[in-house]
Amino acid sequence: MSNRKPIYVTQPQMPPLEDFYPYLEQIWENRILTNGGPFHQQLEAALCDYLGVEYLSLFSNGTLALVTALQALRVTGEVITTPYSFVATAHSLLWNGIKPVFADVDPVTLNLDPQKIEAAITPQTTAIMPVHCYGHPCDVEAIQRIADNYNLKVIYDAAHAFGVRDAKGSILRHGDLSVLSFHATKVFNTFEGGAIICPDARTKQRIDHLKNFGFVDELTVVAPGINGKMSEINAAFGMLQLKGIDGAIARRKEIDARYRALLAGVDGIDCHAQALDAGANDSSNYSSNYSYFPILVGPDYPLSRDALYEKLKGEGVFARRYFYPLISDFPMYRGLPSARRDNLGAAATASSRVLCLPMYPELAQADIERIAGLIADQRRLPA
Ligand code: T4K
Repeated sequence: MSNRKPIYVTQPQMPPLEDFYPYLEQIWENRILTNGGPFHQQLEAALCDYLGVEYLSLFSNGTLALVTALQALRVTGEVITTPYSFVATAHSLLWNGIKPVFADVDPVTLNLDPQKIEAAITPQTTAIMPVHCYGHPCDVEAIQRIADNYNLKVIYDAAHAFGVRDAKGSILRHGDLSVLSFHATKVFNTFEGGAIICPDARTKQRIDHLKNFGFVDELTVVAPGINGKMSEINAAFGMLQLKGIDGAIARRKEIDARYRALLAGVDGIDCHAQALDAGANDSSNYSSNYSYFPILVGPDYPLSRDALYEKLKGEGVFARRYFYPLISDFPMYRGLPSARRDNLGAAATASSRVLCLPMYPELAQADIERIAGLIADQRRLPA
């Protein structure tokens, strides 16, 4: 084990502490701690502006936002989703009594393969829940065509896709709803937090009722809502975080480029293609957020993925296997017919090969070189 300071897969971006004091003083002054207070309202407006979307409702985390998004659209029956994601994606379905139906991913983009979605539709299907995995846009046009043809709703789990744009604007404008996560490990964090992006004021109103127990006013409750509200501390922190977000994404872009350059010649290591290379729609004006840096460890590499993971760990580098195991392999899902391995070949292959390398704005240049060097060195060592 190395004596160096551990390097984790991510480290949250934090502004100087003293910059947060004035925000805290305001909260102490006005004594509004939650329930749609002034910072909550400011952050909703500021995020709409920054992201280029019209309606956004803040949440205490991304998972509650997913659960509520399904409630808002009254989704029931079966929903087609990806096994290659964080477990919260499918859990949000189970929390609503909905049956997840897993479809395979495209082996290059690692997002749901539209053809596989279409093949999984049954008379019980009511919606599709794709994930813009690692912030790389799904094939939104093909998915919308399927949704239109079969009269299905589309809720994007956009937990990784803060600030991602295609040629015509925010990726979050696609589908019926999109859900963001502002967890500590995300590109934009409010410690914990999340949001639903929706296309019209009426839907936002329903979502806002649902996240506040269903209250419309003091005496009227219109739905069995939940408590999904973001607190003023989190919202105030979000306002401060927004100031640094462009710089943070720019630094991530540099790190992404450096890793790619350093790993380019290493046989058996494939850097997951940026959406540009992966053939996403409208790639001409696509802008990424560089939220993760996944590599795929192939059979040509001298170590297995897990051996490389352990090797790096021994050197104090805590890379992560996002997303292994597949969601469909967890006990509450593995009995589903759609969870069968032969249904999910591309997802299973990616899951057995992927390793997300440390990626965060404050990752030092020397550490990037060292991590890439450790990976490249395995090729030179005698087996
Ligand atoms: N949908 C998708 C596609 C998602 O990826 C997620 C969350 C959600 C939905 C749900 O959104 P939220 O309800 O979380 O808002 C992490 C995150 O907890 C989770 O938010 C995220 N996806 C998932 C991909 O990763 P873990 O269990 O791997 O996190 P953890 O605690 O091991 O953190 C990873 C590393 O980050 C640590 O080794 C050290 C560093 N770290 C972490 C935290 C929490 C810090 O430096 N500071 C911190 O405060 O799940």
